[in-house]
Parts: sequence; C-alpha cells; structure tokens
Amino acid sequence: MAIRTVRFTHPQTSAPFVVGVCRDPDDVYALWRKDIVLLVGMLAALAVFSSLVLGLFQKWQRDSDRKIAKTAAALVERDRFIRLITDNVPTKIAYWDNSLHCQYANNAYMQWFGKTAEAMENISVRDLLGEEAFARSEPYMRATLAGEPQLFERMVLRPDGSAGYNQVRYIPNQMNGEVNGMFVLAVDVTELKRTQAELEQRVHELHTQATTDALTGLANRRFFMDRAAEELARNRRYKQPLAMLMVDVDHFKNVNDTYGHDVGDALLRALAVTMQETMRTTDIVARVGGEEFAVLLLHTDKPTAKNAAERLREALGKTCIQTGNNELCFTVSIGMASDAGGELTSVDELLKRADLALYQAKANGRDQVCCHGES
Ligand code: GH3
Ligand code: MG
Ligand code: MG
Repeated sequence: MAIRTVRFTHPQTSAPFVVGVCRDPDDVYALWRKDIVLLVGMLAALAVFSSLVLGLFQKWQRDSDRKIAKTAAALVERDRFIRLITDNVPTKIAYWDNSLHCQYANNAYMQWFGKTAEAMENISVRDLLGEEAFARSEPYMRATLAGEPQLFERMVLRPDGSAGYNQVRYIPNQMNGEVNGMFVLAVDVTELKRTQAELEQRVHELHTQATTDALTGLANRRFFMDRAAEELARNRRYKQPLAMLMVDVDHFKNVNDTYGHDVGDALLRALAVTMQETMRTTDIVARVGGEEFAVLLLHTDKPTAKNAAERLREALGKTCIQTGNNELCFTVSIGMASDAGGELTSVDELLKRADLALYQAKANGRDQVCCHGES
C-alpha cells in the first residue's frame, strides 16, 4: 500500500474539517486476492507434498513391517528346526547363562533329570544337580565361564537311582571376549563303559592265560623267556649280574605212578607256593616244563645266587603233601648259570648252561645244586 503525505498550504482554520479518503475496493481486494491465491497455492503444494511423504512413509512402514514379520517367522521356523533336531538326538543338550540358570534344555536332558519343560525353565544348576553333584561340577563350570572348554567323564545317578556314565562337554558361549553362558553336551556312555570294562577284563584274562601256567599260577615258559631276554638286554647296558636256576623234581614219575596224576599235580602246586615264598619278589619264578621250574635272580652275583639256590633246594625238600596217612616229600636238583654283567647275549645260551648244570646235579646223585663251569 502506498503512503502519500498531503501538505496543507493554508491550514489556519478554527473549524474542524474532515478529510475523506476514498479507495477503489478492487485495488484493495486485488492485493488480498493475490495473497490468497499464493497462500492457497502454497497450502495445496504443502498438502500434495505431505500426502506424498505420508504415502512414502506408510509404504516404508508396510515394507519394514513385512520384513520384521518375515524375520520373526524365519526365527520361529529356525527355532522349531533346531528344537526338532536337538529333541531327536540322544545327546543331552542344555544352555546355562553366566549366573548358571537354565535357558535351554532338550528332551534328552529333561528326561535324564526327570523334569518338565516348565520345571527346567530358569532353574539354577545347584537346584537341578543337588549339593554334592554341584560341588563336583562347579570347578568345570567356573573354568568354562572363564573361557576354557571342558571335557570329562562323570558317574551320575539317574532319578530312578540307577548309575550311569556321561561324557560331558562344556562349551563357553563367548562373544566379543565375554562369556555369556555355556552349552552343555552330555553323551550317555554307560553301555560303552560297560563294554570297555568287559573288554579290558577279557584282555586281562587273555594276557593272564598267555603268560601264566594254569596248574600252579606261576609265570609260564613263554613269559619267563621274554622277561629273561629283556633283563639280559638291560644287563648288557648297566653291567649288572644275574643268575638262572633250573629246578627239576627228582624221580617225579614215581609220584604219578604210585599215587596218581592228581597227587602229582598237588605236589607241583605245593612246590610252586614254596618257590614263591622262598625267592625275592623281584626274582622271576616260572614253571617251564612238566616238573621243571626256572628262576631268574636279578642283580644277584654268583655266590649270592648259589646261597639262594641252596636255600631253595632245602625249602623244596621240606615241602610235603598229605596222601591218606602218608606224607609225601621229594627232593629237587638245581642247575645254576650266572652272568657277571653283560657277558651273555642270549637267553638260550643261559638256559643251556643252567640245563647242563642241572644234568650234572642229576648225574652227581640228585638233591643238590650244581653251577655251570664248576665240576
Ligand atoms: P628225574 O628228573 O629225577 O630224572 O626223574 P623224573 O621221574 O622226575 O624224570 P622225568 O622227566 O622222566 O619225569 C617227569 C615226569 O613228570 C613225567 C610226567 O609224567 C610227569 N609230569 C609232567 N607234567 C606233569 C603234570 O603236569 N602233572 C603231573 N602230575 N605230572 C607231570
Ligand atoms: Mg624233568
Ligand atoms: Mg624230574
């Protein structure tokens, strides 16, 4: 709007006067009209722009809702998938948070402890295992929560009271250097353990059968020869003396012929007991033939071995068995061969020398000890 200044040239008048100003309303409204058109135009533009933005926002929201719903559905499906797998494996699987409260347990795990899913939810490990089992497991759990995976075997009592064996694996759930909890994987190895124990027992029995004489329980010839070979090899290295005794019962055939085979067997068993009682525990005593025994005296020089052989001969001579009213006693002959320290390399040679000495003892009239190399 234009402002015009009007100056009166002769304003001296005492009478009031009125100034009338008149404007063409078209001029006035023209201005308004221009503004209103502008305003309406701007509002329309704003409305169009807002609707556009709103439309775009709603589309984005619908898209992201769809995406969230899809992701949620995928998560539910994955959860179902994982549960389907874990619930159908015999391995017991659980997840414990770092305050040792249960966050997940599969069917096998719940069944092992006889618990329902509701009972398992957020249960503390101490409540689940009980004080004693918890005390045994706690060090492994602490180590796992410190980031070290654990693997161990454990005897556990089932809710029905029966004992079982678990092979247990604790795996730390580590993220960005922090352990948030731990997975527990436990495999029932009860059957495996039982089979393993049976197998070990069988191996032990087979080993015993292969190395022991069934009649007397002494070492058999094979075991004796193997041990003698080992000891000879050791002696060559450490230059230690050793000696071998061959012991043969005198006129043993008479026992069988007169009293029967059973009595002969009983006498052989009695002689075996005496031999074990008389010799040192480090000596190796074996039954190497029908009524022949052998002894390997470790770290023993010739004079000491000779004394031991004499002691043995006397002890065996006093070993008698009762047959009815009779007491049966027999003498033995002993051949001895010795090695001062690493001279002999072959067990057969040592055995041969002891046999020759035994032959000598028999030839000299029995009930005596003969040493190889001495007449
Ligand atoms: P010597 O040694 O004094 O020359 O006479 P011997 O009678 O002991 O000699 P021989 O070697 O001829 O006899 C050994 C006997 O031992 C023959 C066999 O009947 C008996 N014999 C061998 N093994 C066993 C056994 O396991 N049980 C019994 N009862 N007798 C056995
Ligand atoms: Mg004989
Ligand atoms: Mg004999």
